[in-house]
Amino acid sequence: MYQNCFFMNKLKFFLIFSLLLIGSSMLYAEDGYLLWLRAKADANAQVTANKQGASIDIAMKELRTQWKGAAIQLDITNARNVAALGKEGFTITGDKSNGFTISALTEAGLLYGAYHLLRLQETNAVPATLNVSEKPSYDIRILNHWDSFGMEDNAGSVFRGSLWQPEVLPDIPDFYIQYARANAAIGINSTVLNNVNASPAVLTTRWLEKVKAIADALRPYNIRVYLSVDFSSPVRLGELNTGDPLDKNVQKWWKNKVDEVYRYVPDFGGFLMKANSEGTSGPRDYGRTHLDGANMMADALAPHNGIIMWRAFVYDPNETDRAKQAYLEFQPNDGKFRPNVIVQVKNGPVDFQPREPISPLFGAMKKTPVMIEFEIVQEYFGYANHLAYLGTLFEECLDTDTYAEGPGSTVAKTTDGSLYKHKLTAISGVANVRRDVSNWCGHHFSQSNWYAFGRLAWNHQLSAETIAEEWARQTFSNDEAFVIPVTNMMMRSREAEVDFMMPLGLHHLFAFGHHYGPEPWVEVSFARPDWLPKYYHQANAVGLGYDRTKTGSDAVAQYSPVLHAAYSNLETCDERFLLWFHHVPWTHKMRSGHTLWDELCYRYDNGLQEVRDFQKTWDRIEQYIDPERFAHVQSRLRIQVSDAIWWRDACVLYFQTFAKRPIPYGLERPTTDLETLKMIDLVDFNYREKADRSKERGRTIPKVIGGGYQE
Ligand code: BDP
Repeated sequence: MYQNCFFMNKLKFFLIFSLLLIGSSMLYAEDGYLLWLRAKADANAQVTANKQGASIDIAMKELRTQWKGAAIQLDITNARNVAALGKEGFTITGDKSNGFTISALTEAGLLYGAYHLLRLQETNAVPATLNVSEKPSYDIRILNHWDSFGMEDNAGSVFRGSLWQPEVLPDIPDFYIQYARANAAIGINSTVLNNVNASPAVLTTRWLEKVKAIADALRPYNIRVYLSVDFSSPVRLGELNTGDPLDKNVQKWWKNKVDEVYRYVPDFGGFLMKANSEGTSGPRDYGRTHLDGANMMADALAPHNGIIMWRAFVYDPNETDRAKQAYLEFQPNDGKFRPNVIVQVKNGPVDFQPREPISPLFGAMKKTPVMIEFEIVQEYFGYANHLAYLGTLFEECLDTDTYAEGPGSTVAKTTDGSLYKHKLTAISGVANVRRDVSNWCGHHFSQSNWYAFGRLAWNHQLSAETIAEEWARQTFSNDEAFVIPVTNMMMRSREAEVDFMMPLGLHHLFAFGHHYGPEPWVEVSFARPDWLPKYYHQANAVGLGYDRTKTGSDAVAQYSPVLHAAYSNLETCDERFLLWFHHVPWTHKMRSGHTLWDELCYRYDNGLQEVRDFQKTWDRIEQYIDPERFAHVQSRLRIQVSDAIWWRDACVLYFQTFAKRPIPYGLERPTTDLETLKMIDLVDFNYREKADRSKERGRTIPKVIGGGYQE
């Protein structure tokens, strides 16, 4: 009887266990939830450590369950060669048959070393012997979640996607851990929980308790939390009647608030500030400058070693050229900011367009730390409907030479502390991570942008191609027949988007009210001119493009002399930025030998043909991956092709009304009349009733837009 009972219990246990296993594998069955962490946890590796700790435990568990090789030793040490790699660096030494030793000064370093080793394994790249030394390019590698977290005054609204599910806190759902692992595996060590258009409510007790719960969950993965704050919080929370940064009471309010935040989260990172931009409050509301505001916040944070990331994304309705404004407001104050202020600058001077030249602030702020802000979420890249690998965009910006201190003064070097010896270094990316889609990002390939941001933040010398390949191997398959064509497709994908949306330096041709489709013709009576495409493309009978030379807005003068000279001259200007800097006659002879008009038509056509080619590439690799993800991507590529046709038809037909020339005869013809295209009304795209209205007008809006956006 006892025996039987024992047997029954065992059987029951076995059955429940198997059901759980089947259940969990069904739940996560290649739906993208596992991201780049798909290693089977069925190993039983021998792993030892010379110290104990929360992060070491994680490193040990990851290795024990996934590492398929010989023994691993984890060593905390302050040996000189290891200590020189700083508080997050590590070394890995040893060989395949005797095992490897990961050494680091801190637990975090060991964690990163463990993920490094697992990445080598999962990309089939473990060599016979290893002698690796790694340390990150930037100290703060941070995701900016444009999440509605903390929006009490706007309950239930989703700004740009929602990740945290704050209603379940302080319980920590499993996806938090997966999020933390995914970030730690690529070296991301910081996260801003809420959107830059912040609500003051985030600084109230109710929300600070949630911030604490998140911080506690992420801490063992070496991830620190930060918050976006509303500059007028003391006023909007009803506690003071001014937010003037020079007012003693305001300074005290912030100091006390900061002290309170640190009581919840002792290793809190600091604040992110979007001030006086797109309607947010800021020091200018009180007759003060960004400098006054930033330094006041910095003083409140300094006693706790907190920092303030002050965004340079500001623009004034009265200025002539929006592209000049960040520089005009920030550059004159170089050197006057407190040491714990870092100015956060979007990669380009306008706003995350498919292609922009670099912001002129890189290399122009020599005495103030500057950090890049990339947009990982595909706000201007077809949302989560399009396959657009942005590793190439990030790389293009990082590698651009500012010539600020002579040749070799790349954007990377102006921001990583090497050129200007700043102690504070950081890089940020607006995240595309959300929980209302099982694969986190909407499009499976959008995951690669999160991955690429993290890898480049860790090592800005890595090439976008290496990263794409690494990602494809871990996320899908190590089969060369898959990896080679897919990497190739990824590498071409951003350029394809540029071509079918805004080639040759065109920018902001997006519709009014959303950033999905084209509306280069749009007129909106109440809109500021710089909200509308005509402001940017300046099409007329003579030509196309924004004159930013000295005959125009002279934005070129904000660049260092070498770039200034190169961009100013129509003959030497990089053609990728031609229409950004020049108003160019339709008849202008391009380097290809085509006229500008013909070249424009070729570019639009090329973008479309590229995407069609991606469809073929994808169909050919079907046998190498699971049916679920295959079908998902295949379906998105269909939307992308139809969007590319939409963009090409809209832009080519519209610009043709000015150029008055035929589309080169060898090219495919448009498929829809301009007048019909103009009837597509996606204004307030996020509101279903309007979306339905546009359906009546003959175009079905692609259903899944995702990627940080509400459908
Ligand atoms: C723009 C977005 C807007 C953001 C803004 C920003 O469309 O929603 O608030 O950037 O960066 O591109 O603050």
